[in-house]
Amino acid sequence: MRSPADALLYAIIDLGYVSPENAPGILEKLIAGGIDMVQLRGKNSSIDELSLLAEKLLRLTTLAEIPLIANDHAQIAQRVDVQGVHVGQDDESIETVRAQVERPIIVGKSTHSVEQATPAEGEGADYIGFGPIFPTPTKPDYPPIGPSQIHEVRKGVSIPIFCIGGIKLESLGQVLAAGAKRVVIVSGLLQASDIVGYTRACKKLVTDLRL
Ligand code: TZP
Ligand code: MG
Repeated sequence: MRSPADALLYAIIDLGYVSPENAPGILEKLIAGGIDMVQLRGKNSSIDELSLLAEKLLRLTTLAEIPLIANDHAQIAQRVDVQGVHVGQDDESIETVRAQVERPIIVGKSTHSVEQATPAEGEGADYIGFGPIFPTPTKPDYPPIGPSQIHEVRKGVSIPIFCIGGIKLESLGQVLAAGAKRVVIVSGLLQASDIVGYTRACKKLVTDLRL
């Protein structure tokens, strides 16, 4: 099973873009394209719905030996053997999440500034999301940080940093040139007309161009 430290391209099955019925088929394409990690995010779905879908997705990620991370809810990790939970600034603390799940899990945290990134490592996060780098309809209410902060965050944080937010194949080179080593791409991958090809192209860039 891959760990966040071994991951360069992290995808999110976001139910704002993908229906639960189509999610397994899309995940198969993302896996064929070479994603290293995947999260299930459904802001308007119940824990029951998310747990049911997580079970289906877990069959595919287990075969591919990549971690499946549940967004927001430790309860999903109590019910399904996902490898991790991802929390935001307004969610439960990392400690609370770990206390609710009996097995060791990966816990990631969203950070939106350099000031939030350093404490997340101190709180025990296994990785952080850092963004939005660019404006994005996937997380519309957050002001973009801009690529110039990537070098700053790398100075203060030693756990894996996944840059996120508005990153597309066309802007990926710019994000990597600004110092990103790992990225999360959501709508870019999910809305591609050729998901496998687009994912492969992103994976190749992030593998070849990172500094
Ligand atoms: N957190 C910061 S930006 C973002 C999240 C979940 C959304 C990223 O989505 P996209 O579609 O790749 O811009
Ligand atoms: Mg959250």
